Amino acid sequence: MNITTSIKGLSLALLLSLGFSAKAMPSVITMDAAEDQAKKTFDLMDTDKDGLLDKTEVATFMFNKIKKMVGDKIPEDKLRAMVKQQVIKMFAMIDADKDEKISFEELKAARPKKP
Ligand SMILES: [Ca+2]
Ligand SMILES: [Ca+2]
Repeated sequence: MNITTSIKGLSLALLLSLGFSAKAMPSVITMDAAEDQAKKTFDLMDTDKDGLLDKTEVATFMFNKIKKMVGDKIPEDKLRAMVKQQVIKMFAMIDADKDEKISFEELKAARPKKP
């Protein structure tokens, strides 16, 4: 298994479940349904329930998912480093006010708008 591809695929899947694809979403799905899905994923990652996602929360979420996929094949420190890269990319894209936390409002604002 190519771990780099897996991690990229996973972070993409994560973004998709947060509503980051206007294209992939069938038009029958209302924006409400998409927002509902995004909120669920957001809440799942927000483990301390303060309504904000910090880098640790996002990284832990991704790390656990990938760990399940690859088991012990990849050393944990290598895995963590790779996840961290993806998280930094996500934050660069979403964290508009650069406070190192992602609010649901920021998430909504960062999502591509449907025409
Ligand atoms: Ca939090
Ligand atoms: Ca922020």
